[in-house]
Amino acid sequence: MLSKKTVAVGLVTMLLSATASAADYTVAQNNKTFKKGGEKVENMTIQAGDTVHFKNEDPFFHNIFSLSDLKTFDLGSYPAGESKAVTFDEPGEAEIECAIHPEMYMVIEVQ
Ligand SMILES: [Cu+2]
Repeated sequence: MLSKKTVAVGLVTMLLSATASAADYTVAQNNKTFKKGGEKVENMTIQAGDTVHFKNEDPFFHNIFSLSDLKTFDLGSYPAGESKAVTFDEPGEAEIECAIHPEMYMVIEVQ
């Protein structure tokens, strides 16, 4: 049977390795569309602790925000070439929108 200490050490090890493996993703705003790796993205799955960089690749402003229960944020409006990062710490779903272009919409599922 495992001792409490062994379980505690195991949990800490798991937490540390989860932190160490946190990934970074870039979602571009390009032609009023969310794109990942040059392709339109409507749904993407990440792991808790991962960070998404929202990069404006259009010659005009975007204002990325989310009103989801998982995470509420407003990155403000920012110009071409600028990138803003959001770290998703908890599992769940976040709907991502642009305040300037209502047709822009995507969902990030955090596992
Ligand atoms: Cu926009």
